[in-house]
Amino acid sequence: MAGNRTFTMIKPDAVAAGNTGAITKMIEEAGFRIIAMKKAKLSAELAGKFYEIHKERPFYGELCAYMSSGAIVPMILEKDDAVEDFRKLIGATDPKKAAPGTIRALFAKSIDANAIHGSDSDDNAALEGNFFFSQFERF
Ligand code: 3AN
Repeated sequence: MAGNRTFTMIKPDAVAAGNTGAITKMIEEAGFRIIAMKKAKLSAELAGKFYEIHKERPFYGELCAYMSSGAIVPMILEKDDAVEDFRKLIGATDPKKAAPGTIRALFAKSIDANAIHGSDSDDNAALEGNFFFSQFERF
C-alpha cells in the first residue's frame, strides 16, 4: 500500500536563486502538508552519507560537492500517495526531459543542479526524513 509521507529537499541552486518561496507554494498548492521544514547546510561528509546509495555512480563525487555547496531546505511532506504524486510534481531528473509545469521544468538549471530532491520509495522517504529531523521537529 502506498504511504502518505515523502521527503524533499530544495537544492542549493534553487535556494541561491531565491526560489524557495515559489517552490514551497507549488508544493502546498498541490495538496502536500508540510510536517517538518528547515534551512540547513550539509558538509561534504554528510552529503556523502545522504547519497550513499549512489556511491558507485560516476557522478557521486560531483553530487556530494554540489549538495554541500550552499544552503538547502529539507522537508517532510504528507499527502495520500505522497512519494508517487510528489515525483510527478517535480518531473524527470533531467530538466530537459521534465514535463512542462513541473518544478524541475520551471526551476532546474541542469541534471545535477536540478532544483529539488524527491524520495523514490516509502522506505527511502522514512530513512531520509529521519536523517534530517528528530521526532520533536515534526508537526
Ligand atoms: P532523482 O533525484 O530524480 O531520483 P537519481 O536518484 O537518479 O534522480 O539521482 C540522484 C541525484 O543525482 C539527482 N537528483 C541528480 O542531482 C544527480 N544525478 C543523477 N543523474 C546524474 C547525472 N547523469 N549527472 C550528474 N548528476 C546526476
